[in-house]
Amino acid sequence: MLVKKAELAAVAVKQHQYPQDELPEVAFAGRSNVGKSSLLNTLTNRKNLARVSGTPGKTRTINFFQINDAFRIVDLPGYGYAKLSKSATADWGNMMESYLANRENLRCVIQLVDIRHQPTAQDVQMYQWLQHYGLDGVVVATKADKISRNQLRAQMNLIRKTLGMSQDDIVLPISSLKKTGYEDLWSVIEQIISDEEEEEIEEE
Ligand SMILES: Nc1nc2c(ncn2[C@@H]2O[C@H](COP(=O)(O)OP(=O)(O)O)[C@@H](O)[C@H]2O)c(=O)[nH]1
Ligand SMILES: [Mg+2]
Repeated sequence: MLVKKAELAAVAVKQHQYPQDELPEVAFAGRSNVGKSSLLNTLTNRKNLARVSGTPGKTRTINFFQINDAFRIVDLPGYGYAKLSKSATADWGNMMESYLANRENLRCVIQLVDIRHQPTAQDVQMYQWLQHYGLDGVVVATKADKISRNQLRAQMNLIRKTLGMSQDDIVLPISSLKKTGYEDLWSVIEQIISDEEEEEIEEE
């Protein structure tokens, strides 16, 4: 993917703040600190498009990044930040629910998990939520530079098994630090968006 243009199109908490057009969207979900912002910067080859944070739990908004004026990558608020109050956790749930359940632009949610660890109970819950909405099937295992080649296969299997993924579902190891694996994710994103164009042609 040649990214000619990448810009923050909207920052939203409520639905009326979402962009009001029909561009397709692919969203990123994952724990705070899993590497969502870093991956966005890697994909778009921009240093600071999405802010990278050493302090987890800060992004409490849905951020819409528009690419080449053709589609958007949507950075969903992270979960699993222990210090959140009950009301902040409820706000998070409502924000996610109204986006996942109602957003017609949304084609697929790419879930990020840390390649070093077994997915947490919250990761599993998130994945099941995506399955419920039919938005599942692509997982990125982040921080792939932190494990050896030997460990890779075992960790990939552990992720698949823990999340209950099926054979056709995709897990891609990516390192934003070493800039590896992201081309494969672009191929998947391009496929998701072009599938839709084909469907539209068939409908005509
Ligand atoms: N080693 C390594 N560190 C990473 C990678 N991606 C992100 N990080 C680090 O993980 C921390 C959280 O990253 P960030 O992108 O802000 O995560 P977010 O909260 O999911 O948006 C930062 O300190 C990043 O530098 C990676 O591929 N490799
Ligand atoms: Mg972030």
